[in-house]
Amino acid sequence: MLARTDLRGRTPSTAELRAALPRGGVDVDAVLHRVRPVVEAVRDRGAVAALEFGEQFDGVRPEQVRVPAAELERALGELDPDVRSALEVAIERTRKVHADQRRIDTVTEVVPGGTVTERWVPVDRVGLYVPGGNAVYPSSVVMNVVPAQQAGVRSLVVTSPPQAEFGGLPHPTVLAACALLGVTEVWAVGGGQAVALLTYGGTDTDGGELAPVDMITGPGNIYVTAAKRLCRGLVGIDAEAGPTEIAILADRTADPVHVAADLISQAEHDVMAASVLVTDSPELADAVDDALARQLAVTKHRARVAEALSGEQSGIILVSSVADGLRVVNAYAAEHLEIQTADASQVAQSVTSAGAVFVGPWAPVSLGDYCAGSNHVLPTAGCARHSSGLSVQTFLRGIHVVDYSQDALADVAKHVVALANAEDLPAHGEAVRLRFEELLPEDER
Ligand code: HSO
Ligand code: ZN
Repeated sequence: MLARTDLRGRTPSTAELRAALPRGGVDVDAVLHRVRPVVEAVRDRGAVAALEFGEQFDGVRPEQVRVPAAELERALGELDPDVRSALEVAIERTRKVHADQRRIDTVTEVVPGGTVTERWVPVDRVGLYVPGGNAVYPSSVVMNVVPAQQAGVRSLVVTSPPQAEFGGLPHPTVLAACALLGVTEVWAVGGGQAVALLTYGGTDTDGGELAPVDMITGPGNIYVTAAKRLCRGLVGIDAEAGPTEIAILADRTADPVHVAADLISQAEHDVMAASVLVTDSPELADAVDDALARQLAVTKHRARVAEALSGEQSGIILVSSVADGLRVVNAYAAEHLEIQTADASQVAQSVTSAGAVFVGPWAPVSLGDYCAGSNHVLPTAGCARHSSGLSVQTFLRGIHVVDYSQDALADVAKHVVALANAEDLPAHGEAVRLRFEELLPEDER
């Protein structure tokens, strides 16, 4: 069922490993030329242009961009009570974890009278993109809003595509999640036009202000990603989210039925989603294949899952040992990595690259998608080698505040002058030197 790559008895270099591992690619550059006119039109003509593109791409045109407050309340009132309790649990747990991430300012006394303080200041206004498309993602509202709120972001706007079946409003469960979280500003706009409107701002059709944001977070489809690429710099961008990925490092102690279920769970997102099993047990690999076939036959989104599992981005990697498997998963740097081996906690400690790690048989990725407390907006496409998932830190900037007394500056002045001269930037040195008589030549004192 899943394509196999056999690395047993081989010790590939990091570069060889990366080339050998299954990984799909999404060619964002290929759609830039289609998204650029959208971004430019919204920059020049604001909300009206954004609504026109919505009509063209989403097949519906709401009267205005901003969702009326009454609609948020209504969505919350009509929310299924079970979904409401589940969201409340998800919010509470996610808040608990993210509250612990808050940084305190550090004050370093470099020398007597000379301090550098690192002040953590929240981004002022943030736009959070919640996709429409294949699925509805109230959980992503939680995962984006909670860290921003915990960071102390002053102003938050959630944007999500208008849905024809809901009269041009975003999905009611998304609106209800916003209401539960205390988000009052929601825009019914999606795709590249949403990113552009968040970046440039505009005036709504009823004259209301759509204020530009300082930063945009949240996953989206290829057009959203292309627009983020075009607007990056003018606004901060969290990451370019690619299709979701799950890697599972498992040995013969793993339950093949659980492994198969977890591989299918993330394949359900997207035909481009990646499901990768890394194991030292050919017997487990066979058993997982059997279980996949059985579960695939009854899973709801069978066609999508089958396409994801048979894509070049998915597969089974056979390795000689769990230690070799660790090399593979570290090189792969999956968005989600499950460790289903004997001594899973021990093995997990040797993971150095993954968006999030799920340890042992009772921590499936689905738990982390909703209710673990961890964040589910995570680096994809190997970006976990250099980046982290969304956190309070995403929404903070560290500002160095430099405070030196006259004596502290005098003390180091000659070194500043020496370095300035070494860089042939004498005016830099001069700005320090002229403050101190004793450093000046006699005739300049
Ligand atoms: N696994 C997705 C997040 C998600 N799953 C939302 C279900 N809903 C990307 O981490
Ligand atoms: Zn998921």
